[in-house]
Amino acid sequence: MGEKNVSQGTLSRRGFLKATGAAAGALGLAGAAGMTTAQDWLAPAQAHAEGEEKVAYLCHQFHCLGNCCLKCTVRDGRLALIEPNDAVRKEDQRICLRGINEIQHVYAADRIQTPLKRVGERGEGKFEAISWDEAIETIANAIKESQEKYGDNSFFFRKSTEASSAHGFDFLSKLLHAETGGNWGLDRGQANGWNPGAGVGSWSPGNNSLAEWPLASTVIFLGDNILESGIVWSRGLFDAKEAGAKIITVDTRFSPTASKSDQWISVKPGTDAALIIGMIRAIMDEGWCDEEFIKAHTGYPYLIDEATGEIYGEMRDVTNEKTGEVTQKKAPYVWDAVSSSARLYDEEGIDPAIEGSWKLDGRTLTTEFSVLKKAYEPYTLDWASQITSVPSETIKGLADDYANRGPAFICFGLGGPDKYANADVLGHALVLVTALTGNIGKKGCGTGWYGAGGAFHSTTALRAWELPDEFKAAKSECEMYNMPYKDNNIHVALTFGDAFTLEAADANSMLDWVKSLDFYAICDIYHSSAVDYADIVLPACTKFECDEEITDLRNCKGYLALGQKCIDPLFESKTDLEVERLIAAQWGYDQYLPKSHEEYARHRLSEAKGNIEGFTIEAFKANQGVLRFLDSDEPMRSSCQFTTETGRLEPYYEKQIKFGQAFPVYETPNEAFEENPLHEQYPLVFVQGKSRFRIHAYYSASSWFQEYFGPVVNISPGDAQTRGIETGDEVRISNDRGTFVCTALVNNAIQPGTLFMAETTYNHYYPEGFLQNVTNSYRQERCYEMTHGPQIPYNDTLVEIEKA
Ligand SMILES: Nc1nc2c(c(=O)[nH]1)N[C@H]1C(S)=C(S)[C@@H](COP(=O)(O)OP(=O)(O)OC[C@H]3O[C@@H](n4cnc5c(=O)[nH]c(N)nc54)[C@H](O)[C@@H]3O)O[C@H]1N2
Ligand SMILES: Nc1nc2c(c(=O)[nH]1)N[C@H]1C(S)=C(S)[C@@H](COP(=O)(O)OP(=O)(O)OC[C@H]3O[C@@H](n4cnc5c(=O)[nH]c(N)nc54)[C@H](O)[C@@H]3O)O[C@H]1N2
Ligand SMILES: [Mo]
Repeated sequence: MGEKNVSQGTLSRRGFLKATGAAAGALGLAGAAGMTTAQDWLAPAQAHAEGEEKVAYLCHQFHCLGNCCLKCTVRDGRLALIEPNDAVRKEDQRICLRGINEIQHVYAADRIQTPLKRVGERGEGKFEAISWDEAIETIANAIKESQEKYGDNSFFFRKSTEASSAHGFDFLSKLLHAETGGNWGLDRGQANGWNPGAGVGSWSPGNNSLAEWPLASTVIFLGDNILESGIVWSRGLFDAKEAGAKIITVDTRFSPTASKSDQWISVKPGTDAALIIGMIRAIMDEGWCDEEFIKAHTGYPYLIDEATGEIYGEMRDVTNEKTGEVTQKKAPYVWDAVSSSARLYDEEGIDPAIEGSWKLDGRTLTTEFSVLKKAYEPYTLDWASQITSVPSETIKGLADDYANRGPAFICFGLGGPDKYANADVLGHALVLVTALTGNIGKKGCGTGWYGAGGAFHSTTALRAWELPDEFKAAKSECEMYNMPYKDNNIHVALTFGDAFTLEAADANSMLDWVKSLDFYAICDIYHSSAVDYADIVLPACTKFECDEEITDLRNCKGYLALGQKCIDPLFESKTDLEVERLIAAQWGYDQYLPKSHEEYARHRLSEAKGNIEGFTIEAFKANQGVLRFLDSDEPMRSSCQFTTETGRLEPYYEKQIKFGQAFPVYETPNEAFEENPLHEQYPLVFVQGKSRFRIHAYYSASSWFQEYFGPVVNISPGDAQTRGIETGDEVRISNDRGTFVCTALVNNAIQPGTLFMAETTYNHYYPEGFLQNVTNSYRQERCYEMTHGPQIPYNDTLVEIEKA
């Protein structure tokens, strides 16, 4: 912030727009206009000593899962100070570097200023400024033309998570019957494998789980780097540590979370399932199982027909309590040791055998547990050690800590091991190990992802905005990540945020497909990578800007928060709601949408009951925009009732016999393993993860962060030395999918044979290409039959690196 560039104190928004008009006309991007950027625009405090000041409260970004409640001081119409909202309890007051940095980021040079029309080739990034009217009409005409010619679902509409989850609406996909791109393909790899055994949704256990960490004896972070990816709940880690819990982090690199743990277990990329299978073997071999739990709460004693591998049971009518619908379900038998006979698993007064083999009605019956023991004979500790490169004794010690020290958590993340093609096998193995030890359903233990909603209270009582019945999104025929590879009917696309390059891997394939579309438009705040490929670009405003006093209404970890406007929309930007209204108006559909954020917020609160009963806009205004949920002090809940067919943990997946995965069978990653012939040419695994300096690509535009945390690849000293690479060198990373250039950082926290890079910065911050050019877009076939479909295996990527 150079003093010589300080601008006059009281430039009004209108005057400001005039002053920057020339630059806006040229590109519509802020860069060229000196007055528009934070460096030039932020004046030292004394320059504004007599300025006008107001305070506004809002909830910050959603997608770091932080949702921090902020207090913003606005001076002379500019954001001048950002602090935690002091109306929330002291222990809930928080802000991170990114929040403080918004003062610079909101006014960053990389903002889109005006609507733009492409004038060069797709990908070239050449634009001219146009009016909002022209931009909206062009978009509507392209959609209408395509829908008339090819049908409703020829229009693809997608909002990035930050654009949708933070604002709480997506009306256009329903109004225009759009294809929305089906399964997300993100963050549900382990959940795919966990769901059949423990119940859909239970991978993210709710209800104060984070507050339970201090009750645990052992907390294992399995590829979950919460000190960066969950900054605001990292407090749970330190509380647990102080209370005496042993903290163990399993990670390919010495991550920040590993550095604060009692033990770091360095595992080969994509092999965590083998680590858990090794633990399972140790627990069975050493007799560390919780037999009482196994009998009462798991399917391990269920009988299996040895000849078919099927569960031996009796079909039962089950009535759905809500719908009254009757379906048939298999009720398994167990072998009752009291009567020496097969009995239904839920009969009173029986004592199920955990192991054994019996003949009955011409069948040979055995238990799930016995089948597992036999199936896992080849999976010795030495085998697990060889696959994972973790010493056998360490794996055994981990199993000992988990099974015998007292209540234990396994906290998996949504990154790390989730982003390999074999993540479902890992999720399944986690059901097995949890079921053997009974580390679930009691206080101080559990398995799953403990971030976001699971870590704090939220509400589900906000009323939805109803559209007339005829407005429904098209039934999805193609996942977005499949669009370059699978036949589909998409001709026209509109995205809010850069879904194409942030969410999908293998950007060259994705962007070739985008280029082949008849028309593509994007509404974004910053100059994201996909902008260069759009025919029309619309400038969105940040959360700090609004054209009315109220912005959004949001779950903010224990509180509901009503966002207030800090400043007017900068440049010619508009709120997402206004943009959706403008587009809907082209069909006359704007009549169905809320006219303002205030109307929408009032509607959502209009049936406020349960933990938000009595919450009103006026009450929010009187309390600095935040109200604490009424049930926030409710005691922790834990239960051994699972939402599976039998209500117990069910480790054996009959439906996956056809995949050879009735019990988890170890499988290498799709690409990132040493025996892969591709490994000779591309010997390094390209591991990615979240960074505390960004939310995905967000904050790329902040020059403070750019200076220190731009696109940097971390490489181990050995791998760097053999390639003559030193810190600060420009390096080229390549594989058959593509190539990019960034800066190298030689770092002994990195495992030899791997690289680590924070995902993802917009393409124009790299000297050439960008990270997503090399990532793997493989789709695991069997996952089409799982709850969440194939997940994008970004980390399952082999590359080579050289000095550029
Ligand atoms: N600051 C910040 N926070 C965020 C986000 C953000 O963008 N920025 N995004 C949010 C979102 S959407 C998500 S999904 C979560 C994800 O949060 P996390 O689950 O913590 O995800 P990552 O940071 O991607 O990866 C975690 C760790 O996995 C390690 N890892 C990589 N491969 C393996 C492996 O094979 N085995 C093991 N054991 N470890 C491995 C990496 O080295 C990394 O340290 O973060 C959320 N929080
Ligand atoms: N290579 C690689 N890629 C990855 C990952 C990885 O580990 N490696 N991780 C993946 C994961 S876990 C996730 S969840 C995804 C996240 O990918 P996304 O869900 O797409 O990320 P978000 O940060 O939610 O959305 C960012 C986009 O929306 C824009 N935006 C932000 N706020 C608004 C708004 O209010 N209005 C509008 N119109 N636009 C807005 C931003 O400028 C940006 O273009 O990334 C995935 N991509
Ligand atoms: Mo994610």
